[in-house]
Amino acid sequence: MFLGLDCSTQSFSALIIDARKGTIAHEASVSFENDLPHYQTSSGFVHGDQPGEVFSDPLMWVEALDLLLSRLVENGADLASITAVAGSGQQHATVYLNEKFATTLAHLDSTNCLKDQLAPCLTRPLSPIWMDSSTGDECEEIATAIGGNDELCRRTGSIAIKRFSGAQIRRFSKIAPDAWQNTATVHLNSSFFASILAGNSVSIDHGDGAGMNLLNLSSGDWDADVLQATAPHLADKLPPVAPSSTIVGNIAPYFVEKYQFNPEAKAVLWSGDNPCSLVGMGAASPGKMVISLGTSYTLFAAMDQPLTDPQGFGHVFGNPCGKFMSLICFQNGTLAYQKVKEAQSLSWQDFDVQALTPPTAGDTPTLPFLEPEITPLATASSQENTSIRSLLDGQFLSMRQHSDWMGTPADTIYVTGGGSQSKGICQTIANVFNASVQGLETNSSAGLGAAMRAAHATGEFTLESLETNFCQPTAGSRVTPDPEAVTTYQSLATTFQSLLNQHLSTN
Ligand code: XUL
Repeated sequence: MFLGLDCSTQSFSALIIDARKGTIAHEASVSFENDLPHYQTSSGFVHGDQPGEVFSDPLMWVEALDLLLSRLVENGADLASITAVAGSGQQHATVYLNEKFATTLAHLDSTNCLKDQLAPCLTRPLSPIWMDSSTGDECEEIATAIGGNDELCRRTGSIAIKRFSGAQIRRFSKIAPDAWQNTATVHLNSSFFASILAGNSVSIDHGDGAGMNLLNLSSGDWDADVLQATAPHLADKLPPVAPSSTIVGNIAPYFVEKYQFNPEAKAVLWSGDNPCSLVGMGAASPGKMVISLGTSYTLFAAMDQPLTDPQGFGHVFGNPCGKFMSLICFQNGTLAYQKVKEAQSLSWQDFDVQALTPPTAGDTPTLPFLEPEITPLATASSQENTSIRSLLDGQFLSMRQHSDWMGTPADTIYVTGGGSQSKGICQTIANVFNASVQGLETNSSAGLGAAMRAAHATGEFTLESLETNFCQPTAGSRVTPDPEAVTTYQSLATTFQSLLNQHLSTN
């Protein structure tokens, strides 16, 4: 049995897999807003006083871990049967700790709770999370100091990004220099929890480390120049970096005494939620791509080389199974087509009839920017008189165009999220990308990926056997490209490109 933990924005969840049988033995979850109302969050976060500030309380996460493990025990999970534990954390969130952290972890008292013991270790009471956008100045300062965004992207896989840890750390060092001086260690959400589980301050893994704007992708280590450009003495405050599959030791006695884990259970490094989802979706090897069709759209895929997006919209993280992965976020997702569907009073059936009607070469794709977009950076564009066909064409032509830099065309695309229920959307994706499209029904790909990583790290299970057991596409969901439509999209791509250029030139 292997345990995957997942500390996300809204909840802390656990998933226990029986890797040999290919089954999920137990699942449990703690909702930050509902189960821990005394933190007064909305969906797990709070807004700060300054524009763009968004925080979570690391002690809330810690309290949730104790509650989650007691729920698992109450539900009858036998934690003594767990061979290894790994985890997934929301990316980019930073935790600021003083010099007491390591000794506190080494002496955790199982008769007391984690929260009370770890509270004295924090030098910053709240953690800025991925939704924070308060660091515009810091992004500019870091990029300028390193010779521009192109250079920062070449080194770290991303231009300076407001939510990424580097800019967040710089801001803290500026607004609270004394607390920054008292900070002995900066952890990510993921490495903070890997440390707690191991009872020792452990490394940051390559997967999540690459989401900090601090890791040099070529060397696989912190980039000394970027650290210097980011904050004073940062090199002394960052843990080392290590492969995501590293077993850092046995689980801490706290968890053995309190929740009856086996003292020999291994603690594996945690990674970010997107890197873990790559594994949980069965897409950890190149040639497969995942498109998540939620409120916003996300695309990610494994990559052999650390190719970077020359336009600076996409990101490169570490693939927890080795090498690299891309991640591209498109702000405008399902809301854009839902609006057209509502305006035309279409049922889902009508919607699919339109979405399944092939495009013609004279069509004009819509610029899919209901709201301002981040990939590409664009102002909103009028959606008046848009048809379902032309909107979907615009959405996925834009997605193809802005993911071309990854270099490896996918032969299989896994789709997940609300939009993946529509055959018409799946067919459009298949035709635009000239790849087969399969649905994967999973609400917990990050936690599953973490549990699979734990099993893989022990060396007892191959990635292939884990994928066969846990990542099967939804039956009957496979859609293949229609060759005629594939050709039509080649000419529509040119039309789309000139429309986009025109729009961007007026931004
Ligand atoms: C990725 C990102 C989000 C968070 C969500 O760059 O910011 O996907 O990881 O937890």
